[in-house]
Amino acid sequence: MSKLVDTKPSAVARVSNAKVMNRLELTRRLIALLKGDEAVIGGIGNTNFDLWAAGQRPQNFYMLGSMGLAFPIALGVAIAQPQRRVIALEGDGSLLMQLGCLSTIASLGPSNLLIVMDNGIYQITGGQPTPAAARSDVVAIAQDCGLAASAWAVDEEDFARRSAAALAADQPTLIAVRIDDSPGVGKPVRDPAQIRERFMRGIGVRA
Ligand SMILES: Cc1ncc(C[n+]2csc(CCOP(=O)(O)OP(=O)(O)O)c2C)c(N)n1
Repeated sequence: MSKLVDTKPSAVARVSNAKVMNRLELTRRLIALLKGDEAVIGGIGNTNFDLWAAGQRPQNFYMLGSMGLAFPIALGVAIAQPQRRVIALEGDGSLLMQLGCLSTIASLGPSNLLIVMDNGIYQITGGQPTPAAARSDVVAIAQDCGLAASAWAVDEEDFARRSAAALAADQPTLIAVRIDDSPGVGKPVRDPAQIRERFMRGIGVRA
């Protein structure tokens, strides 16, 4: 274990009552809550792969290549279509690369649901520990950015309950979950133009 992991009070200790869950199962539970027209933005890599595996809805957007853009893209969709619920799924490493988006989302206040899949590692590039493994609590960060209703989900039922409440709320909410290191299982098509066009048709801005 690296020095970084050893030397400071553990962020994981602050959420030690949270069960370690599985990304695909949680993603399936989330999709099962949807009415149909919600936009769902998957972050790079595993969140994307499991979103694909949970059902290829035309209202899903699969981010390729860039860490940390799921939440900013979700914000853009929410601003453009305020009547639509927008959900974004992001890894902890990716969120920590793009933290400024939390303050912006809190300031603008769209009714997004932001979900952080926190495995404490940059899994897809080899499992190096992220700052969230030892020091940085993404829920505490979100709350201090102004996303006051943010919380850790402690188990699958808590996740489903909190997600349903957040989808009915008129403010942005971040829910974080501790997850295991199972790799994402889906294989999204790696064609950015196709992903973009399908999504734009899915949210009604292309015929
Ligand atoms: C700006 C940028 N830096 C580095 C990479 C390489 N990279 C792709 S995914 C990834 C790790 C993502 O970690 P996390 O968001 O925690 O998701 P996980 O892989 O754990 O599911 C890295 C380092 C990248 N694609 N973009």
